[in-house]
Amino acid sequence: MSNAASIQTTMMRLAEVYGAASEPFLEGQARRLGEALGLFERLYGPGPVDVFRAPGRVNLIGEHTDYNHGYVMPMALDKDILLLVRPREDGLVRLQNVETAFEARVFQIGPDIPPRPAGDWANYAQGAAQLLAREWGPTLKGFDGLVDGRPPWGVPRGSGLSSSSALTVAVAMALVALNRLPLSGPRLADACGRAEWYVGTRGGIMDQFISILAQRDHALFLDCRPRTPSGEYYYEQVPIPPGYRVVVVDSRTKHLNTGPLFNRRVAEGRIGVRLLQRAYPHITHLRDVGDIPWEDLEPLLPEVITAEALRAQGIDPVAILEAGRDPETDVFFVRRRCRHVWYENRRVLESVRALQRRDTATFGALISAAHASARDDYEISTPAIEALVEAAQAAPGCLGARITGAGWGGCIVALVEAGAVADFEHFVKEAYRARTGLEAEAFICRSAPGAGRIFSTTL
Ligand code: NG1
Repeated sequence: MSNAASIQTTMMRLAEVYGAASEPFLEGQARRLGEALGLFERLYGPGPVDVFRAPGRVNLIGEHTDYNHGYVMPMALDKDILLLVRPREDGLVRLQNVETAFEARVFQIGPDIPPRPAGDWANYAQGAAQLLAREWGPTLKGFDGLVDGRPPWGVPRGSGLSSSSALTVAVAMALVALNRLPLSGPRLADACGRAEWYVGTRGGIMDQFISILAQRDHALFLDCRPRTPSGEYYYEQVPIPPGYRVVVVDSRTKHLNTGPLFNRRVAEGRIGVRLLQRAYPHITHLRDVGDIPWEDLEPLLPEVITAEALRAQGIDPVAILEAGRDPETDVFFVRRRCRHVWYENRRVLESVRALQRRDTATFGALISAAHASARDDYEISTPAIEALVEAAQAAPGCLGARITGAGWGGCIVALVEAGAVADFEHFVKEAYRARTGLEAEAFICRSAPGAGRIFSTTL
């Protein structure tokens, strides 16, 4: 094929993958792919290569509900991670990254891969490989791989947009494809959710589900309660009404040590369940009390309780926290955490109904209400995020805005009238700069389809 014809074919394929994206976007993606293929050849020599992509996500509503078996509604981004791979005959994974800050890594696939220090990028790949080895046999074949998550096409890191899950999903998909494992869709997403526990956070399944099951121009309503032990879930694609844009604004503040804070929140929900089980013995997760009026639940949940008081009631917070650190000085804010989850689940269900009838005003109000609850009850906001959310909620054309992702920094998400996006961006950035001295970065979330193999060629 001539060079011009092959560029044409690549552009057509990228248009298929990313949808009716603009010319400059597709040209940029083609350049990105060309550069990554060139680097792959320099690193690993000529031969076949498969390219997988996995998108990041923004969560529209339903924060910290997934691990409580509740409801979420994320949407995939057109920002993604590319993973270029060539199969190997042995069980080694050799990983390089186009960004030199991420050093090359090698590991042997197996059921007990020793984790690297916390924060090491290869842990996400190792988590995926270990889980597949445990559940599908230890003799999986590995690959030589190259990861490309560079800006502006990559998923921003540490911003609550799930770059880590995108990497986990891309590696899992590559291993599944190369080893021809019969694992796809929701079952693969469920496996990727568990794979990520390898890095030490007890997260839920939202990020991996949206990365795999996303559809263009749709958010995904997901019920995080498995319907069967083999990991089947209820989910539904929810269209984003035309005439509105989902805008993500990055505060450019990152909290790098959210693991303990995150796990603490998980524990507070579980303590709530243990206390509620006295009146409702059948429940296993906060989701199970969704039909009981909050007023009936509230008196059963203390506002604050110490580790000592819990132990006196036969509840061991260390066992609940799993990685419990210094429980002697721990206090747990049980009531307000459970209140957030209880109301947040309702807000997600109301949001789905609002979007189905294209009632964007109601959806916008629910988004802003979710923020207040995340700030006051779940306590995951920061002064910088408050500056950004307040600016966004006051900005022209904005129907609602909230923090998105785990919290303690990162991004906010806003629903904005399509015609007002430029004014919105300008207003928010100015107001944020005036209050914090920081530069925010905004982009429209053009939703992309879920992860998969997008390209195969021989170098
Ligand atoms: P992010 O924003 O990617 O850190 C985390 C969890 C989600 C969910 C949200 C809070 C992981 C991989 N992700 O997301 O499952 O619990 O926080 O809603 O743990």
